[in-house]
Amino acid sequence: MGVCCRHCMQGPCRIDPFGEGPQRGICGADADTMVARGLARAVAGGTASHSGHARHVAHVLKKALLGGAPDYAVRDKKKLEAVANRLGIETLGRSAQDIGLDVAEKALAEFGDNDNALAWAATTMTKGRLEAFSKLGIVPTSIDGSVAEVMHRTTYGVDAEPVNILLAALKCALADYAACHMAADLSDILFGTPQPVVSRANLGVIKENAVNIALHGHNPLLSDIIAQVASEPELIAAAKEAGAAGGLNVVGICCTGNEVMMRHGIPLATSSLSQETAIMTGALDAMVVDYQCIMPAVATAAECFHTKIITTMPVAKLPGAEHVAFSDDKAADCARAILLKGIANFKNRCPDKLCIPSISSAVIAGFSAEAIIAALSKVNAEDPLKPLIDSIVAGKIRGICLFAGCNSVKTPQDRNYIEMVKLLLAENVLILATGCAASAYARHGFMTSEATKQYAGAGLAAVLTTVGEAAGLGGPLPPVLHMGSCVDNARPVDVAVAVAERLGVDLSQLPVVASAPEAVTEKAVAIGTWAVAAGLPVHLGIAPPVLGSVVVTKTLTSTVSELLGGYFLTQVVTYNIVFSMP
Ligand code: BF8
Ligand code: SF4
Repeated sequence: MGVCCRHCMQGPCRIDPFGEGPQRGICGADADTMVARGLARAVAGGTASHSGHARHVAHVLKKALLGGAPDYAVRDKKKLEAVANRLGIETLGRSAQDIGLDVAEKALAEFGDNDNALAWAATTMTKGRLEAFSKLGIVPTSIDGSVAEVMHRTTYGVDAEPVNILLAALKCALADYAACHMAADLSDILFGTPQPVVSRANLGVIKENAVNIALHGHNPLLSDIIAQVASEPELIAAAKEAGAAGGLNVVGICCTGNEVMMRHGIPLATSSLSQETAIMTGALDAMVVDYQCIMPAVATAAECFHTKIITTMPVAKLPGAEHVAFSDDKAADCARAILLKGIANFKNRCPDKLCIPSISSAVIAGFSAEAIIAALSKVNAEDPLKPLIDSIVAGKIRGICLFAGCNSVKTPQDRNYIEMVKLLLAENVLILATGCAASAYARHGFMTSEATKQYAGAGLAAVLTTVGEAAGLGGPLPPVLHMGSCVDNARPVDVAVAVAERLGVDLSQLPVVASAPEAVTEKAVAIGTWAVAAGLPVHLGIAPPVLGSVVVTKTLTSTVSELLGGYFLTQVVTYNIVFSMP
């Protein structure tokens, strides 16, 4: 495996340049040091991205409450109060504005220098986890500080001790977890906590007779406002006037697509790896992007079609795209202006290039932790978690697997997801999914009541039927629960922590695992690393760039991993390795 160190300009130094086994780099760094540095930097990259997203939402929440962003407001006061109570912020007799401002200030303070543990980590994990983090010295106290610390320690000539570097990576990953949790919480406060919603997924949701606008990226700050204004009669009339009898059709791509599906039922066209295929239908009149996981290739693909690619954020522009600066103080006006550009582009469609595959699946999405607990409480109002726990103890549900992460060109798209889920469901394992994993299961029809009948083992199917019928779905819950975008990976942790606390055990003692069978991005590395820190066995279907390092891949069965309990299981085409992290 050609892992390189590129941490200075003397490199790249190859770990195994001649296929004769690992060698040292020019500066004397060995394979373990190089691999640990690379992994830590990937975690820092992922943390910077998730936390950039979270910080953006925190700023807009604060601005909205101070009157500077009038199109945003506290939509979910119950969630605001729940978050505030968890953070130790007084709620009794206080207005949403006052509570919200305290929450926003607390959120923004997480990025700076602090002496205490990050509140979004310390208040959302089990006691056992916090003790393990403390013993290892990996309690994060600053989100930005954790990223900067990794960048410092992995710079030329600083930290060369691989375990020490991996501990910094774990600390940074926990800062990533805090940021993800913050982004999910604050988005719920601004846009509402997701509840079960019926929609559809796959390219067939693009309509030939409508103006089709795809929302692509991650942050709901723009996409949620577009979803809100798209139903305005003036805009629908403008689309019809432009010749689209079917009016205006907004669809989602990637995680911002998951966000608007969860909250508004907006259909999901596709996920990251196949983002260009939405353009290749010839019927996409605009693709509106915010940031993250947007391939520059969309602008290249759009050159062959009429699709207008519209970038909106100052941090994410694309060569060949039109930039419409998104301004949170005039969010709804910006959203309307963007939609009008898509409407105006409808006339440029080339009928010869229209090719919309007539494929789409029904989806039940919107399973926030709150929605899952609400469904369970229909079976047992006093002790909602009891039906789930009883089912696990009785062996009807043998465990829970969270599928997260991306689609990679290193495997046929969705194959790993689909093959694995069929086996696990037959073995009565309940599946939770986020990000592109959720998109895969949505597009392949695993998020319906029918999928429970088709794929779930008898024990799992019986539980899902009892809960689904009690919750008024008129049938079983889907066997794969859509829990949202990648920052929403904090939601399954909330459910697992609630179960662990109800049982008086730690997360590492629960039959809960995570898998990223087609992981791609640094964000996925950060999430996988904090899942390990949370005590979960984590499976990766694509080997990360760690091979060649004995310390990272094999021998770290030290007190560190014993304390954490979690580990990575990496599946490579020809062999399997299990390694602790650290
Ligand atoms: O944040 S799963 S390809 S779209 S990184 Fe990106 Fe990976 Fe998809 Fe959402 Ni997550
Ligand atoms: Fe090579 Fe060392 Fe530079 Fe890495 S830091 S590229 S191993 S000389």
